[in-house]
Amino acid sequence: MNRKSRILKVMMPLASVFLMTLMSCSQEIPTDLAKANLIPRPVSVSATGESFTVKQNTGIYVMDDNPEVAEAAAFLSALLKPLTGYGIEVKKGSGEVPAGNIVLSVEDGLDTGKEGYILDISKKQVSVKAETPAGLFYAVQTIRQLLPAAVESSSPANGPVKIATGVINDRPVYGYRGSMLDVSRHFFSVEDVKRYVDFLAAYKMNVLHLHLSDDQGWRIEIKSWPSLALHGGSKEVGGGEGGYYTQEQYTDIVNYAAARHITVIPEIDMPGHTNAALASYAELNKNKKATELYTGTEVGFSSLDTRSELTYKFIDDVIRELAAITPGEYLHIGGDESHSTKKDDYIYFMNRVQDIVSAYGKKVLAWDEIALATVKPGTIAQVWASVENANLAVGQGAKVLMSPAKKAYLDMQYHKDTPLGLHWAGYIEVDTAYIWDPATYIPGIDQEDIVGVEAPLWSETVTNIDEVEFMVFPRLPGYAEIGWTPAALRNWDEYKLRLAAHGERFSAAGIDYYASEKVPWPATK
Ligand code: TNX
Repeated sequence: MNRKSRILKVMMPLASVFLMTLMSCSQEIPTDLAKANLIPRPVSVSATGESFTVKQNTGIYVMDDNPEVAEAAAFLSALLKPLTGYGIEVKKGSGEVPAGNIVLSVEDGLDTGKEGYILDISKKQVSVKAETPAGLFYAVQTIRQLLPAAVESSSPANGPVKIATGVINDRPVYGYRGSMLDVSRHFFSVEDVKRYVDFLAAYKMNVLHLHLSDDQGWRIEIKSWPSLALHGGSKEVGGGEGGYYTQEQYTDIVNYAAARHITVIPEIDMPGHTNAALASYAELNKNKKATELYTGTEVGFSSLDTRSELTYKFIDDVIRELAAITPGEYLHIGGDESHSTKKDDYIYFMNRVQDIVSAYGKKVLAWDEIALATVKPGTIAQVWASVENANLAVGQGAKVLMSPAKKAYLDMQYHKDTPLGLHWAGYIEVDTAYIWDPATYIPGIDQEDIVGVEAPLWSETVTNIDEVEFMVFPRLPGYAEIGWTPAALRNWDEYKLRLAAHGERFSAAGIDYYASEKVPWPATK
């Protein structure tokens, strides 16, 4: 062996130790749970400064026979398998579980509420406890954010993974944390909607409101009125080909969402925003002539004939079919911007339609204008524009859902040069979207009056899933946090650092996000 190769022989192992140290440094082995960039911010985090290692033989133990618990475990296993390259197994456990495993159990009396959880991570074990499977699912989403960003991509295996130790005790402030997707102005495929559901699930949101009908398109198959979807769903804004969901496809979306503890609330917007229906059936029009399909973006020009009995037969059929395929408690009946409906007719209509919905065992959600009518028991008013309507609704004893357009509209441009979006309610930068509190937004309307928060994405300008992602990210995590985290724990200057750390997660997930200058993204973006 000459001198050169002797030196190499000595140096090689040294160099590889050096390289490995460098690599592990760049992976930043987490030991401080308090520094984890969790969104929504949990109610309490206490760190113990060590780490749990997910190894080749780590298993996920399910302590109950409840299939929903097994589902949460399977979700975690599916995240860990590609990340570690190990076949992380879900096992049925009972009694003592050996060290080195992840344990999921549903228990009563934890005082964590319907959606809260306690996540206790030690060197030896990850213990996840909740009173419900939903709580376990949210704990799994927290664990997901404690894992390296690569968990969001389908990138290949890279060995053991460490999780910082400590205890997280967490529960949401509001029971309704949602987003609306307008599939009427532009149609989105089942696959796109599922991706949207994935976004909501990652941030512990629990409602997907689907805006299924509007002037430009009817997007759900109604078997007793087939032309609604076939004709009324055939176009979209701009004149392109539209589309609709068969009832089977809708059920597929509902089930996919339910497996992620997300309830689908379908909306049939009426009596205005009904041109697609009026174009599909001549008899629904006052003059008995079908309208033309509409591919523009004006609002307020269409109305059902509120004094025709056929209109209520039509609505009865639609609600009956929709109620039958919707397991959630609520159906949304729209009621916004009915500028071509006389006020008396509007009131008569909204009162009758609420009764139809309750005849099919469902409760009503409607835009805030419903407060002009009688808000029947159980009906929720979705506040988007009018403080007066919000007060009228609460005055009638109703609860409200907060979606103020100036703060919560995902279709508003970030700033004047944003290529997509509208700005009638203003520009909504990422900080503007975050800095507000539903419980103080309207004086006199308090937390007890509010079921939660919803951020709607209207799709006049949004034509495909990449554009959806650009409008939704990075604002959506902020809405999720507003719905989940107590206002006293929320602060933009602290939040923006956590949000910045999520940039690499968005990238790993292939999300085309808007890299706002308000957020201190790491140098790579
Ligand atoms: C108002 S918000 C509407 C929608 C539009 C949206 C655009 C509401 C209840 N009605 O019809 O799509 O503005 O931002």
